[in-house]
Amino acid sequence: MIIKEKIQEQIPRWMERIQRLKKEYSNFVVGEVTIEQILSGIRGVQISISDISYVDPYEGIRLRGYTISQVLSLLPKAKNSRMPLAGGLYHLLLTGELPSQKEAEEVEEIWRCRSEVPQYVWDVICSMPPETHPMTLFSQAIMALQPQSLFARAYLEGVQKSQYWEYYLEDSLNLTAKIPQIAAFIYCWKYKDGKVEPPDPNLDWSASFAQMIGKGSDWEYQELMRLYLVIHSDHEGANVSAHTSHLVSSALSDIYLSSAAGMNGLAGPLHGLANQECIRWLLNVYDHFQRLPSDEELEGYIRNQLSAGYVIPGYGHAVLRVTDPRFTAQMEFAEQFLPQDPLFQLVKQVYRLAPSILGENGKIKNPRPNVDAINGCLQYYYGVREVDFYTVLFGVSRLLGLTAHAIWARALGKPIERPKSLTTQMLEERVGII
Ligand code: FCX
Repeated sequence: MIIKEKIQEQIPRWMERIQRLKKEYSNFVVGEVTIEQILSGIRGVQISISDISYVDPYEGIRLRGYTISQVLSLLPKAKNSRMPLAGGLYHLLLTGELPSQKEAEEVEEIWRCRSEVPQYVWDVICSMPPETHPMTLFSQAIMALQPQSLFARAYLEGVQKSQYWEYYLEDSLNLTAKIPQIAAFIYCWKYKDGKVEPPDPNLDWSASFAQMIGKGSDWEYQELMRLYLVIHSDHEGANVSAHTSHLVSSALSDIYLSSAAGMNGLAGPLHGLANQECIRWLLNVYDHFQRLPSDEELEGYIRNQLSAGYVIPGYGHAVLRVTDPRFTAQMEFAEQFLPQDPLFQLVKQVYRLAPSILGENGKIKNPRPNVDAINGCLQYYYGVREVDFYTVLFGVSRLLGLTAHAIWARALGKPIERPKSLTTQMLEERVGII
């Protein structure tokens, strides 16, 4: 397996860099932590290292050093497609190297061979009340696969620490191979007649999700899913889903346990669920005017929302200080394939007006859109209109990043994480209040 060989040969060099930092600079002060930061969710506190991706506030995400537009243009493409193979992206995240077409297709083939989902996973989903949130079902399906963990078994048998990463890699490939089918099953069980199309072996990982929910003949939607599942794959290591998954796997919880934990974080309204809030907001705006509003009407609507204390969803970001390049990539797709769609036209109108209105409020650090401001509009256009499901799509993609972080954390022997908590009184004593 090419990716395994590449990771294997890279580990010594990365280990050498980490060991040197530890040996020669262990007392170097990286930064301070203020009370304001502790009380605002350790916002911006530099607490961990990961080389899978990095979010530059003024440039946006770089996946292994490549921007979104570089990733979309440089990665090997799917057959009859202008979009990258997710297998190529996974190769990049895991090895840091741009794959050849053959190397990208090797990952796709590994996924095809490991995609079969055991019947008991479907039984777990079908045993749940029909009103169960799709993200709950998604997390449960991942946990239902946990008995298959090769790492959990190897650990019990006393595997060497230097080999942990190999079992994390195998578990990661086994899990991610099954994820499109699990997502498609949840969609069809929740919203359709429960019938999932069998996976088409001629399709790639991303397009197969589209085909399994009945869109095998919708080339445009398959293209959208190839774009979507690449650009949502990672957003550095400190957002809620990545940070949760990293912390849990630092206890040597296997990939299934740590990935389910990350998905549970993604299910939070202030994190992954935000993309549902965005599309609901756009639909409410359209429903309020029963048409596209004029600029004056939309400006008034936004100002009324803000003065009523509501957030304009999809705008702002904890780290970004520019328009999210993942928003831009989807804008370009929509300009090409759905330029006349009224909801997309509303997305563009909000993008034209909201930043300056939000910018008037000094406390908003980034008045520009993040990826959530548009991703739902595209799904909606292609008929995936069950907005509660959108975060599952986010999770399908984000599992590529979460598992890559976990594999490399084991490969570099990262220890269990154990920061320190203080009491309020201790802080009051330190600042001199008491
Ligand atoms: N509308 C109204 N008010 C806003 C705002 C908006 N769009 N953005 C920020 N503000 C407000 C905040 O509510 C806060 O007000 P407060 O001081 O009264 O609490 C103030 O401005 C400062 O907030 P700021 O530091 O600028 O931004 P935050 O990160 O605190 O809040 C939110 C921005 C939470 C709205 C934004 O980060 C968000 O929607 N996050 C959802 C998850 C997300 O980031 N999705 C993108 C995907 C993610 F990038 C990934 O891939 O992992």
